Amino acid sequence: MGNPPESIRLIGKRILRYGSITSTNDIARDLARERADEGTVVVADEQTLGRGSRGRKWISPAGTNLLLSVIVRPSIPFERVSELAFVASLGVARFLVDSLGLDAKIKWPNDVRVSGGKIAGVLIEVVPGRQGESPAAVVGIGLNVNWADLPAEIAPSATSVLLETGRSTDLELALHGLLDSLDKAYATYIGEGFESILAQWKTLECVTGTHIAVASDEGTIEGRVESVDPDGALVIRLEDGSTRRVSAASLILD
Ligand code: BT5
Repeated sequence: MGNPPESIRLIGKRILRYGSITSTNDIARDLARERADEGTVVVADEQTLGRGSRGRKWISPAGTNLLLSVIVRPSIPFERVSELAFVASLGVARFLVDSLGLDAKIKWPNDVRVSGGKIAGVLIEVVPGRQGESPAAVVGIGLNVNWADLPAEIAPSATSVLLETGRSTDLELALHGLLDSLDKAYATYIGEGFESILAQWKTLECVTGTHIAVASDEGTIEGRVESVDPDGALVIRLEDGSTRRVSAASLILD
């Protein structure tokens, strides 16, 4: 009997490394515009303008955590790009659970948490295609790895692998483990569709049944999370008994 075929990895088949840059999403967007291959990954030691969604900042001291962006080119319409946040958060959470033994949970739509603290964030940005080309998406991921002294502004709500395990982790090993996990999730998405991703995602999510306040286009929607719809939207039951849907796209895409 021959050896099983080596798995063909898409995410991370090309890894570009940088020292200090503005944001891995900036570099990845430029590369995507220049038609970089799907699966190209940009990694940085430090970001001078690391960003979250809606103008928020992502902070991370140099050489301490994982800061990366992945270029993908799924053949999906623009309205479905937010599905990638589920793919990415599933990939991050599975890596933390399977490789590091952490009890990671996903907070809809794009946060990964351990013991209630945010350990990773995902930011999706779309790069429009030129005429006749489908758009690319840049999936930016920040994962707190060897960070011990979190600054006061995020300390109450954030955590890191080091704080959770008491051990420092080799960043290179963590990068490869994370890319493997993302590759698996993306292959499931392309091969089996969003339904399959959402089913796995739901086994790790932590918002259903909780009370939540979400800023939406119509103002803050507050209530108890009833369920997550098949398209990834959150169904919230308001105090007056009615329900409202909040789409993930409204929160994670600028
Ligand atoms: C996110 O935004 O969670 C998406 C973060 C994506 C960061 C990556 S790093 C690589 C790539 N390049 C970039 O420039 N960005 C991506 P959001 O849900 O908006 O959360 C942002 C909020 O999280 C901030 O307002 C802070 O309160 C908090 N925060 C900032 N840095 C953090 C950190 N390292 N760990 C935990 N929380 C943090």
